Parts: sequence; C-alpha cells; structure tokens
Amino acid sequence: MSTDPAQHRAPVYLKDYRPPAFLVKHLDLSFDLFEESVSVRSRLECVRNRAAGSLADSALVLNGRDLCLKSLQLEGRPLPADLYSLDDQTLTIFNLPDLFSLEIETEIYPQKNSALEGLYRSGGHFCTQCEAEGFRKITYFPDRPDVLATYTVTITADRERYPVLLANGNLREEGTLPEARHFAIWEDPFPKPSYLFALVAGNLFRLEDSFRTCSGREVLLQIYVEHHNRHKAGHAMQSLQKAMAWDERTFGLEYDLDRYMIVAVDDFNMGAMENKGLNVFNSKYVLADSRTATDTDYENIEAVVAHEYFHNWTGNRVTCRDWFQLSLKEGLTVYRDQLFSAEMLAGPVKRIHDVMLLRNVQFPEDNSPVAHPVKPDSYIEINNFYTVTVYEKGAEIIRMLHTLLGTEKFKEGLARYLRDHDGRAATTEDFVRAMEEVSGRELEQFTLWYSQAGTPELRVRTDYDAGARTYTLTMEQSCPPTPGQPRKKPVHLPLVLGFLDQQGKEMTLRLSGEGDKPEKSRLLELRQAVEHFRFEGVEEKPVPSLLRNFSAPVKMQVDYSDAELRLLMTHDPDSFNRWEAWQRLALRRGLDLIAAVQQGRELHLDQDLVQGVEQVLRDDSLENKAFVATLLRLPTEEYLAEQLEVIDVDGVHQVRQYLKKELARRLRDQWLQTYHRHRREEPYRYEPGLAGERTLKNLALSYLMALEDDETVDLCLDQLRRADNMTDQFSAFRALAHSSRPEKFKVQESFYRQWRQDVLVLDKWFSVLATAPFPETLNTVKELLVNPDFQIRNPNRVRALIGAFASNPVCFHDRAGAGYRFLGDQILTLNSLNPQIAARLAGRFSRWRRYDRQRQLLMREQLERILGADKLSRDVYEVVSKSLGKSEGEET
Ligand code: B3K
Ligand code: ZN
Repeated sequence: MSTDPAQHRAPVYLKDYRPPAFLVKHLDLSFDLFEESVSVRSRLECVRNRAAGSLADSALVLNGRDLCLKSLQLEGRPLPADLYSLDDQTLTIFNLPDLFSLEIETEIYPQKNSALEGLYRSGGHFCTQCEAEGFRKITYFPDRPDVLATYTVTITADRERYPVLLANGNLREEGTLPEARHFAIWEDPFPKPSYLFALVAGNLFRLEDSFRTCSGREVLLQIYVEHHNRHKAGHAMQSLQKAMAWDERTFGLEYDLDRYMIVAVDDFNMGAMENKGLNVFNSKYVLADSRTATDTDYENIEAVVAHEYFHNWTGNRVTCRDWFQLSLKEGLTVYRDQLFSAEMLAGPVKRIHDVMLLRNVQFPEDNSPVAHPVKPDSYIEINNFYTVTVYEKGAEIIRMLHTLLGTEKFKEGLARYLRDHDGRAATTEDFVRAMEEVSGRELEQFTLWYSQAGTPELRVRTDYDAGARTYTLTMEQSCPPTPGQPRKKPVHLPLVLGFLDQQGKEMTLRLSGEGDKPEKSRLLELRQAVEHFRFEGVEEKPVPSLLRNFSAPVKMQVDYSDAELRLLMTHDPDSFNRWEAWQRLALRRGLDLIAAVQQGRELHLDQDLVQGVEQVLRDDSLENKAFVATLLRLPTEEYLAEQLEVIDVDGVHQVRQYLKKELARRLRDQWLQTYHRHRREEPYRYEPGLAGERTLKNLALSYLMALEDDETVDLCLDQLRRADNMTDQFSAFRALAHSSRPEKFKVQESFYRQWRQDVLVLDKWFSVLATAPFPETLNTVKELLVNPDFQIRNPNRVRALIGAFASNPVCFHDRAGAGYRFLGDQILTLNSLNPQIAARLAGRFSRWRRYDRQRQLLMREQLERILGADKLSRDVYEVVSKSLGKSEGEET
C-alpha cells in the first residue's frame, strides 16, 4: 500500500511521458445500481502496444482508487495471485499475452462520494464526473487520455426510482427485468478516453427536439432536468441548436451521433462536462426562465452549452495525449465559444468582457506563486490546472494564431489538425504543426506562449519627426520571472494598430521599405526584445491606437496624454480601444486618488472624467447599449489593486466608492434620464439588444444608489415591486442590500422568503449578502453557514457563500485577520469532503505576498496552519505548498 504522503504528493512531469504498454480496443461495462452500493463489471479487450515499443515483459498498469475488487479474470479464468499486484492506486498485471480479454468486478459506494468525482449521487440521481481522473474511482482501467476504446454500457436499476438510464452514444436496447428492475444498453461507436465516459440514472423530465445536420441527418436532442424544472430547459435547447448550426456554418463541423443529451444536476464541481453524446451540466448552466434567471445567466447558459458542444470535435473526436496538453482542447474550445458568443451578442462587448476576465483573474494568477505555463511541465494534482491560464490565456494563444494567419488559413489549419488526428490523442505541437503546414509559416518562436509563464510587458515609445514626416514606434518586450522560470525569451507577438490624426480621423499607414501599400489598420509582428517600426509620409503627429482588439495578452505601457486618451475614447473606430482609453483614463484618476488617500490629502475629482461620462451618456449615436454600459463601468477593485506595488485594500475600495459617488452626484440628472429612457413596460424577453438596455438602466440605478437618497431608494423599491424578471429584481435587490439604508433588512427577508424553494436564486441571495462591504458581513456569513438552506456538500452553495465572501475585498482582508481565519476553517472542513472545491478556495490565499506586512503574516499563518493539518488532500497540499513556495519534490 502506498500511503506514504511523499509518494502521494510526487509531481508528475511532462518529460516522463511514455506511451501506454497496452491499448484497450473495446470495453464492455455493466452497472447494477442499488441504494447501498453499485456493482461494476467490465470486460476489456486489450492489445499490446507494439508500435509504441511495448516489450513482451511489459506489465499492464490499471488505475483504481477507493474500489473494492471482487474478482479478476483473464480470458475467463481467475487470475492467480502471483500474476498481479494491488495497491491503493494501481492494479498491475504481469506476464500477459499480446492479445487478451480481462474481466474485472468491483463494488463502489456512490452515496458516500462527497468529492463528486467518479460515480456519485446528486438529488436522488446517479451521475458521473470522470475528467480528469475520476474513471479510476469506478473501475480499474488505464485511466489516461491516450487510451481510446469503444464502449458498450449496460445499466440495470430499479424501474420506479430510476426510470431514466443514460450512457454515452446511441441506445441499443432497453427492457424490463424481474424484481421491478429494468435495463438499458448504450453503444458509443467513437473511440474515446475514459474521462469522457458518463452515466446517469434518475427520475427526470425530458425536453426533446431535433436538429437536421448539413448532410441531412436528423439528430435527436434531449435535455433532462428535474420535474419541477420542466419549464426551464427551453433556452438551453435553443442555445444547443444555435451552436450546432454555428459550428457547421463557421468551421464546417457536423455532429456525429444520432442523439445529443444534456443532463442538469445540482451538485457539480465545475460548470459542465463534455462527455461524448451525454453532457452533464451544473444546473446553473441549463435552467432559465425570466423570473429566476438574469440576462447574464441567459448569456452564460448559451456560452457553456456551446462550449461543451464544440468539444465534440475539439476535445472528443481529437483528444489530448496527456493532461499537460489540457489547453489543446480547452484553450481552443474557449476560443471557439468566444467567437460564437461574440456573434450571438453582436458588437464589441464580448471581447471586452473576455479581456476583463483575463486582466482581473489571469494576469494576477500569472503573477503569483501558482503561475504556470499554458502547457505546464509538472503537476501534483491535475484538477488544480483547470485554470484561467490554461483556459483563457490558452484561448488568447489560439486567437493570436488566427490573427497571424488570417481567417482562411486559420480555418484550413483547424480542418487539417482535425483530419490528421481524428479518433486519436494529440499534442499542442500537432496543432501548431497543422497551422504551419497550411500557412507555410514558421511558428517555432510562437510556441513560447505555451511554455513560458508570466504576462509579457510591452513598453512602447513614440517619436515623430515633423521634418522627415516619419513616425517611429520603439517596442520593448520583457516578461517577469515566474516559479521555475527566472529568465524568459522574447515571444512572437501580433500587434494590430492604426493612427488617428488630431481630429480623430484615421490616417493611412506606410511602413518604411514596404512600397506603396497604405492601409488604415495593420498587423505588426514583434519577435525581438526591442524593435523599431518606422512609418513614412506621416503628415502630422498621430495618436496611435495600439494593440487593437487586444491582439496579444500583454501589459502595454504607453505614455498617452489625457487629451490623447480622450480622443481615442471618442473617435477610435476600434471599439475595444475606445473602451481601453476610457479604462486608462479612469485608472489614472483612480491611482491619483489612491495616492491622495495614502497621503491623507482631500479627494478631488477632475472635471474631465465627469465630462467623458456625460458625453457617453448623451451620445445617441452609440446604439449598442451593452457597450455604453461597459464604457461607463469603473475599473474593478481587482484591476485597480493589481496596479499597486503593495495592494491597499481599503484605499482601493474607498476610492472606487468615491469615484462612483462623485460621478453619480455630478451627473445625477443624466443618470436619472438614462434610467427612465431605458425602462420598458413590455413583458420581459431575453434578447441581446433588450438585455443591453436593461444593463444600462440598471447601471444607472446602481450609480444613483451610491447617493442613497430617498428618491433613488423609492425608485429601487418600485423596480423591485414591479419587476417581472430576475434581471431587474436582482439589480434593485443588490443595490439596496449593499446600501446602508434601513429598508434593506425587509428587502433581504422578503427576497429570501420568495425564493427559498429555488436553489439557484437562493445562491444569488447568499452571494449578495456575502459581498456586502460592511463590517458585520462576516457575522452574517457565519450565521448563514448554519441556515438550513445552506449545504456545505453542494459546490454551488459553497461558491455562493464562502467563495463570494472571499471575493469581498474589504471584509475578507479584514485587518485583524478574521476573514482569513474563517476561510482557513472552511478549507479544512472541505478538505475531507471535497478536495477540488477546498483547493479552489485555498487559491484565495496564493497572492498573500502582494499585501501589506500585517496581512501577509495573517494569510501566511492560515497557509501554514492548513499545510500542517492531518490528512491534507493532494489538491489542497499543492496549492498551499506552492503558495508558500515550499512544495516537496518540485524541480526548479
Ligand atoms: N472539461 C470540463 C472540465 C472538467 C473538470 C475537471 N476537474 C469542462 C469544460 O471545460 O468543458
Ligand atoms: Zn472545456
């Protein structure tokens, strides 16, 4: 038995990858589901992997955890004990022929499974989550993504309790059995790795529809939800149909099986899972109706449904060779869902939101002790690597390839990659090679984006020579050290730019030595640490619009004057850069104010920011109201904090509140007008244009509520009373709940009473209470922990209450450390119940070095305390030890 913690915590290295000694051609699985236990019988058809150099004496290694082995047979005969060895992680079998079948019977206990990995119970149903390494908690198997097999799955269960029996692929047979039981047999003809296996059994309502593919096949679409949610699956269904049509239209990718199923479950560690033909979803990303879901929920559902659907090609048909390649499927699929959502939502807002996520979450991660490359070279627990770096920075890499190659070549490259690796497991190198082959370009240097961690910094200097009419841009790139990577090489970086003249009109660009090919917007490719680009025939000093549409995930430093930023804000044809200029200006004012707070000076806001806001509020030519709202939103506290040498939690909060209040006070009438102008009387309907209007209206309300005057409070109460939809109800509720007005207590109470029965709405209530910026919040949160509606075993509830509290800057970072102690306690409780969720929460401490000395000590104290705890899971151990900079066995 390998209970030695050092071995349990040993890192896995990319450089140690070896192909499997045996492949599994086909797997017959059968499940007998009972309340106390489940019996799993499997029959593996195995073949020695000679092509990969497997020798005659190589053993077969099967993974298995928390399993009770009942029997083991080779070719129908019990295997003698001297031909195998068993420990708590593996079953190893020796002296095997080249071709053989193996039969294994195990018993498992899903009702005890609170880690929600493998086969578990959720709300009276059975369901599975196998990615990354959950299949080994179901049966002994080579649980690695480069072993792909076809599956036949038989499920038997009680007919009444579990009328619905689902697994991947197509349904072959179903029927009744004695003793009130029944069975279903499912067949998946597409070879897949074990992480894509899924099973669901329960009493569920089924919404059905269909999709006719571009080649004329009729695909059955089914969404399974609990009966009381039967009216809430329509939006997910429409989203699925849109995604299927979009992938055909955009990339020529057609669905392959006869049916596509989605099941919504309440207990789920992540958002959703792309199991072949049988997606299992967190109910948060399926269920919506106007009364309970906000516009943002509708958008998220559309995006997540699409993301999981897109995995059918990028992830399932072509999968990952090993888990170091995770971004091969995730970065690529996120990029595909970003393109899809940008088209569904129309306009620049989707890109801006993607960049906000990158800046608010990924950049900080990249600048922390848990920073890792998009393609990591080691991990202790792979579940810790489903990160914004692997997903979002990974998507930026794909986007840069698209920018460098152009749409046509990019699509050709994707098609080539899918064709060449269909039905197999691939690497990021395979993907980049396909792009090289179709474009004839060399992308060697580009692959540094995969292997180097850290956010590159780009320093831009400009020089205008009026006499020679030349304009020179000097670009200097660098990247700070990250754990294990003290020195970085320059990356291949696409930079899209344009010039505006002093009136804000676009100028044409002519690069020295490029002949007569003037353009208004163009791509520069940076490869060296320092590069100069000289433009000719430049009649007047331009205002450069750089890094358009955020063409590379870097921190760019340019010395714009305030006037230049105002020009870009109002005139740049690149909408992203209009928003960016506004952010830069607001950030500049914000940082000045933070300095004033720190020096004990009185706060004063210049008129220019106020005028900028006023101009946007008055500008009727801005038709996309979601974009207007995005322009008017202040930089987040995270983003402000990220700019500071030492994060000043209170200073940042105070300044952001001050900015909001000042803008509300000085532009009160304009906000009020904006509010009324976008208030509609007609019944709610989710549609991006209407959602944009609601966003702007509710933003106006939230600014006005910064004043907390009677009139605004009445407006809020009125909206709350009259709202026929959650978007409006929630906005008004949050504005009141986060105010210091006495009305808030009644409002909190009645929201709770109204929505007690609806767990997803209740989560919104938990979050609002946990993010209130008041000293009493921690006590409220502690009380809520024992509220009968709070369930520590449910990840959504944990995220809504504990996760939300840890994202509440002023309360979590309470100077005396009460917030840290509270989180430390919760992490220790969750460590034994659900290590993945515990590790996510532990990540909140990882940036402890960014704070002042006192907070550093207090956070470190919690990290040390957790590290010293008994029976620490691998998940939490990895996050905590890396955060402290003392992980065992780490190679640097
Ligand atoms: N691939 C899954 C995530 C699996 C999580 C494993 N801990 C969802 C997605 O990215 O589509
Ligand atoms: Zn994914």
